[in-house]
Amino acid sequence: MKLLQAKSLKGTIEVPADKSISHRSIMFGAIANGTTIVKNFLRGEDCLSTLNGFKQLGVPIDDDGQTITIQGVGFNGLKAAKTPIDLGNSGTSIRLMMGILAGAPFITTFYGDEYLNRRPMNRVMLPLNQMGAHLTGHDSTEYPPITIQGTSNLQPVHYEMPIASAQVKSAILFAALQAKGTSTIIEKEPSRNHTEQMIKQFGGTIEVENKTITITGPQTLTGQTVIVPGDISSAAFFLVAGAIIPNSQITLKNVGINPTRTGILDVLERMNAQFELSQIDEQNESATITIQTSQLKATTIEGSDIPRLIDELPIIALLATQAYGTTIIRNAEELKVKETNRIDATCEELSKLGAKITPTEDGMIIQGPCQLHGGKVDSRGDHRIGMMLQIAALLTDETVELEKANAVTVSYPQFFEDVKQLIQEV
Ligand code: SPQ
Repeated sequence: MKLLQAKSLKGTIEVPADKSISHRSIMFGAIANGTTIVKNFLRGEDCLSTLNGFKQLGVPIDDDGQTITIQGVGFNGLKAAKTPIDLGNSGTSIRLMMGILAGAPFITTFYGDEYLNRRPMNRVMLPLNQMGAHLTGHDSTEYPPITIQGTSNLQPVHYEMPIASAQVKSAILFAALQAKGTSTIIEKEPSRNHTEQMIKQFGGTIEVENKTITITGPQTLTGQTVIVPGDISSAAFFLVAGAIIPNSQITLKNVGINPTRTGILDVLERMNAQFELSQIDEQNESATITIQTSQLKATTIEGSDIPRLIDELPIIALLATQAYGTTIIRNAEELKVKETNRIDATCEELSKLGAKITPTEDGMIIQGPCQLHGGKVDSRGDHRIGMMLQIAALLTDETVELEKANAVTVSYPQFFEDVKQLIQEV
């Protein structure tokens, strides 16, 4: 696909719904008792994988095009699926559903596409097996297809997490809700806390003190209405575009601003980007953000920054190509086990367009500012790499061709239309 070009971007975008919260709204709706209504659900491929997965597990779910209605069956009401469940490209679906199914006394098999089937699962299988479930990977590896023999006799766990991961934390929390007794999870660094928030929203009890989470099971949850805010990880592409494309001003409405997700706003501030928040809704953790073309300076991104912006690092790398000085990203080795190795993908694909970017063991080093040029690039089947490359292409007059452009449907099906809508004819 030939990518779009622009001399200036102006206008307003309503960013798509948050992917992490959309997944969890279906999961909580399914395991709660009673009806859950989800408004502004993200109909991207990943969240539809979760939705279809729970239908296969016997949960009645209806989508009238406006709202999703889930008739919750409770943890005990899930039924064995008749066939293995295909979770497509979605790491969140497979890892969180492993935690839920660990407590279901039947066999479930999950598999995915060629990318998901290469992602490591020991991080989730080890603590869940410690709790008494029996999870195994394909051919004695840690890779999908994953077979789960769940048990109605899950034991609580004390688990010190070796990596910062919301998916691992959430899988253990879903299992701990079903175990008899008190579990404690100690996070390496705080990661997104949507699961903890939704346990409370659905009537459960959980205590969080700094990096220590305490939860006592078994618990019964009750169906709720969930209004999903916009996804800051999707907004990130336009936050960066607004800052780096000349003569631009973009307003992003209904952006989720949960503090465990706003690392990119801190980085934009440190890099001197000109943006402001308005219409802040504390209850729904959302705001309108307006950003304009900015003179940027380099920064260092590391440590506790990383989990708060892990999915934004490819687009932040592009931002850094337009900033004065050397930007260093470190402690981000987790990028290697996403939909692709995002350190290699970001560095190799941006280098094809002339960026001065070098991979390191746990991140990248970027020299800016740099004039990008045309070329042939590849999303490598990774939605975030594909969207980052489209924003990069806006910076050059030369043609940029993108392979596997449809990867964006995973999290942002109308991405290219939204970019087109902002382009000014000059
Ligand atoms: O679901 P998936 O494929 O893992 O999605 C990604 C993404 O870029 O959309 C990562 F590839 O986001 C993860 C994120 O990196 C979503 C997520 C969540 O909803 O809990 C948590 C993060 O992963 P992790 O491994 O750090 O827990």
